[in-house]
Amino acid sequence: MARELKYADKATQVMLKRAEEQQLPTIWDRYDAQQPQCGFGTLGLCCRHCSMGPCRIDPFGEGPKTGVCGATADTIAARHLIRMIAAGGAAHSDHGRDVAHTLLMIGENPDSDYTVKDMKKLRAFAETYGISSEGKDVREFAKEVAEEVLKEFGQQTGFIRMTEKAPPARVKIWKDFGILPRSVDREVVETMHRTNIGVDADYKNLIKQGLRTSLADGWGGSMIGTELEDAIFGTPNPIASEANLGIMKKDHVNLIVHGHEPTLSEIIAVVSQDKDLVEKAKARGAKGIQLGGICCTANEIMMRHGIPVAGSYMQQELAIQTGVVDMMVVDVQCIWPGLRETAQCFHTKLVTTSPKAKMPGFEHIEFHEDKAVEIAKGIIEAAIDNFPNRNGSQYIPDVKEGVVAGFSTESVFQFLGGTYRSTYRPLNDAIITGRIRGLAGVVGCSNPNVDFEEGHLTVVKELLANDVLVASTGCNSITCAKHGLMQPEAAFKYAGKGLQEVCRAVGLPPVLHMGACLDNSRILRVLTNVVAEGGLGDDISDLPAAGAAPEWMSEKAVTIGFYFIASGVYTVIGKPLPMMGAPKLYKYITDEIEQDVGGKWVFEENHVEAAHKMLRHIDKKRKALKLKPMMYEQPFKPEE
Ligand code: SF4
Ligand code: MSK
Repeated sequence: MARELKYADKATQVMLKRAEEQQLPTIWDRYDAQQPQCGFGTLGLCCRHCSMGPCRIDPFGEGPKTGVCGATADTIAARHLIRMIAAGGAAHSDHGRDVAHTLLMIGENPDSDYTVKDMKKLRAFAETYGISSEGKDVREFAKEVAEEVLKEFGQQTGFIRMTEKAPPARVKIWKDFGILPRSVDREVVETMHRTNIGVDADYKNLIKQGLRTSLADGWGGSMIGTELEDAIFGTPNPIASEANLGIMKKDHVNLIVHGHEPTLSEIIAVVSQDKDLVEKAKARGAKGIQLGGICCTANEIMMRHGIPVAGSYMQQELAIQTGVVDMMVVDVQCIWPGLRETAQCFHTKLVTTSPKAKMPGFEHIEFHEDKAVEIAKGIIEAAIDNFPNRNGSQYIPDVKEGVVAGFSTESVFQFLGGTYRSTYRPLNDAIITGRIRGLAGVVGCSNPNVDFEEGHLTVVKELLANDVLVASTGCNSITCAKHGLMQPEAAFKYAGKGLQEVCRAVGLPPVLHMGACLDNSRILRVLTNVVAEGGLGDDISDLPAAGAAPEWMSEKAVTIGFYFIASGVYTVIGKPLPMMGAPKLYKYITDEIEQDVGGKWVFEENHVEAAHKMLRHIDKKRKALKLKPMMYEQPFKPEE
């Protein structure tokens, strides 16, 4: 079906049109084929947790108001929602656990292809666990830290130590409300237990456990993953790169890495320019090897190596449809099994590498970290061997954009304060004096259920115009990169005068690329550092700050949203969570929950209004903090 994308980048528009002309399958077709989607599922009113069901609640007519067991709409929707939290948190946190295993291997295997690149970061991380590096060699130290972290994933009592990095006032809220997470595994398992037939039926009690599970991810599994990736692969620093399908080269072997875990792609990034491999590519008729990324694996290797991004989540099959992708190698998460159908029309080799993610029609080359270089080289060689097999039409849209990526919690710190005085003071002062109105995290996926990129771009541009500094992760980062919002010059085009002045003074883009979706933990740390710097309240919930995921799709996004809310952040999404048929639950998570944790959900499908809601919240917090009026006039003036 012909579909017009009004907001998407030009490369996507052109490729989608070609796909329609050539009758190539796309995610948009598969989405259309599913219409109309199940109304009960959309409203969160179906349950198949036992075989007395499946049950569904009739929200409007004379049909049943409870399931066979008597579960109400609120119970059913709350159970489903927190299972989503458990699933999303499990994905991120299992990624974090894998990174801890890599650290353990560094400690145990003297021939490991990995090393600790940022000892300072590992030392700082280890301190949280009461481990000192004194008198230990790197391997001994790495092993001790990894063992302690891995133990924590499954501990039965106590609490996740990284939670202590939050502002003390926030930790107190978690303790008093009873949601300080004990461990990743314990919270996920307990969530699955409570949502069984005949266990927890109290929607508030269910959400409380959901909040605790989300925190186990945000301040646990995800944060551990980010910290340890920085320690092993290096803490990112601002780095120039490019984004969009135009980064691929017709006369090169194009190897695309896709997924989330960077352990393999890091090695591929390092060895892909190996002299022997480049010579081999030349012998096969190519001029060299071009590496590119899709989804969050792309974010990971762009922010550490400057490897360009080929596209975001919605562009994975469009990349293959260029006809020049010699191999797409995937790890875990956000990979469509439907890629097989597209790849069958071209010569592209699809390769899975994780035993956790095999897909029909994909070749499987299992990745083992103890043979990382050997396996990475084998994968690149297979991509080279496939170069002469190009068969279909080849077309690379000449569309790409420059980007400055790689802002970590630490590098924002240095940028703002300068090399000699690393501090968040200039940022806090800019907010206090009214140059910057506030801070926003705009993150997350894209989804065929909205006009691709409309949500991300509208929300981000509206915030910038109103002097809000934006931190971005995941596929929002890729959208912002493709549309030129992640260059320092973008401030002059899109930002209000106050934000422009700040960006000019320190050389920052107005939208900061802070990494993959795992790295939302970096945004939590930035907010914590702003609180610690002083003058803006005692807790994250005091800050003039808000979050958004305008085009969310994954269960991981639900977990992220909940851990931001549990951390005190006002969080706006476009399409509502699947629970609109549960009135009491809706009232709780969009209103009353603020009394418990300081943050709440907001659903707003009009993206301009979504940004305005964030601005109203930011202004409310500015008023409560008695901050100065804004220095310059801004387009959005909330009604009094
Ligand atoms: Fe139906 Fe209750 Fe079983 Fe769910 S748990 S399927 S609502 S009987
Ligand atoms: S890749 S989880 S579509 S952000 Fe992280 Fe993008 Fe969402 Fe996947």
